[in-house]
Amino acid sequence: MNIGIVLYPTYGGSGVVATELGKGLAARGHNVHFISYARPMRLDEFHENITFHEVTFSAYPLFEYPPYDLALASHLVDIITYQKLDLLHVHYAIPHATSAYLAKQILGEKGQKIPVITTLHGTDITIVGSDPSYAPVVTFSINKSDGVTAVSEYLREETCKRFKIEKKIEVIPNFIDLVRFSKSEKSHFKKALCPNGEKVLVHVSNFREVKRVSDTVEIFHKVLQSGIPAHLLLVGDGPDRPKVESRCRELQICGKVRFLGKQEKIEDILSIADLFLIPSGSETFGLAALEAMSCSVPVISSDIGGLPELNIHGETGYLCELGDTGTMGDYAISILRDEQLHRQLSENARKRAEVFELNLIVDRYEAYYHSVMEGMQAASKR
Ligand code: GMT
Repeated sequence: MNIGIVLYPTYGGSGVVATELGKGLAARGHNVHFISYARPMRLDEFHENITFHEVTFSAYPLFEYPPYDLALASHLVDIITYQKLDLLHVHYAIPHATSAYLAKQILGEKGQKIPVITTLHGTDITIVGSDPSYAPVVTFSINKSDGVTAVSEYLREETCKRFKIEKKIEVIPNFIDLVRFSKSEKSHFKKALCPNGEKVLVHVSNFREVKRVSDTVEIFHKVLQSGIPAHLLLVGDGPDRPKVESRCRELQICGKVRFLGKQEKIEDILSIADLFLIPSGSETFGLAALEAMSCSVPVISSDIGGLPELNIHGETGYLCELGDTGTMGDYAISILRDEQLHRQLSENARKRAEVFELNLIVDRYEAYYHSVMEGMQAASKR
């Protein structure tokens, strides 16, 4: 098949999922066309079946905000026509599902047809999408997609609760490359960061408010107060970083907290981690937690959104009430103090990650593509 994938190119989870899915499909012989305003971060190697199309758009003095959604729709018309795409899969509803609908309508005028599948990822529904300035367009664009998937049961339910959805939404979860994300020998790295064998707690995010990075600092402070020698590695960057840094200064724990910034090889850092913290205020799936679990790292998370569908309380880590950093700290201490418990949770975390193995989930996307296309063919014959 010739498949177009529209995505955000940044470090965010939706871009990672879209890029890894495209790579997985290309490995199976499909021709994959990535479409975005910049090269996706995870698209770092040449592959004969993969083409990247950059959406360019011209500035004009009249435009305070150049209309990217229109430029994207125009590019889609061109790419669908000349690359003879069989299917368009857009990731993150805003504005991708809307641009796809517009392109489809333009092509329809010329008698061309293209199935459009929209994958909902998170804030396109829970935060940005629900904003009244976008909600009617999001509802319309979801309903006009030929197929819709959501990354968790939670997101499916939330979408139906918040919008008037006429479509059946298929749940296809995030996935993981178990080979890349597996614990590897990094003792030199661990020695450099923790010369005295201190425990390592890790958090990875884009440091937006919703990630509650400050909570990870409170949890870590509690661990230090218990007398456990430890370091906290904070990976990523974003708007909340100054606030988090100033909290570390107030608590006088700066020497124990390392801000590593944006990193490519997350699996190397996870390989030396004893515990992963994800106390988010909203998380539709929690790809960062899956990456940690795949590297055999137990997870302490909040019990919101799609996290309970991934992190199993008492088995792969612990789930706590949102903002309850005290209980999260207590669980962290008990895991770090009890070697046997830590080993058991680590083993279970890896086993749980295996359920989300890349090929199993790519199979599900492929099957879904076929069912949407067959449904459309059958409908056009009626
Ligand atoms: O919604 C976001 O924050 C953006 C989105 C992204 O593009 O990074 O993240 C969401 O999609 C990921 C991949 O499906 C999920 O694993 C994340 O849980 C989800 N983030 C949130 O819901 C906050």
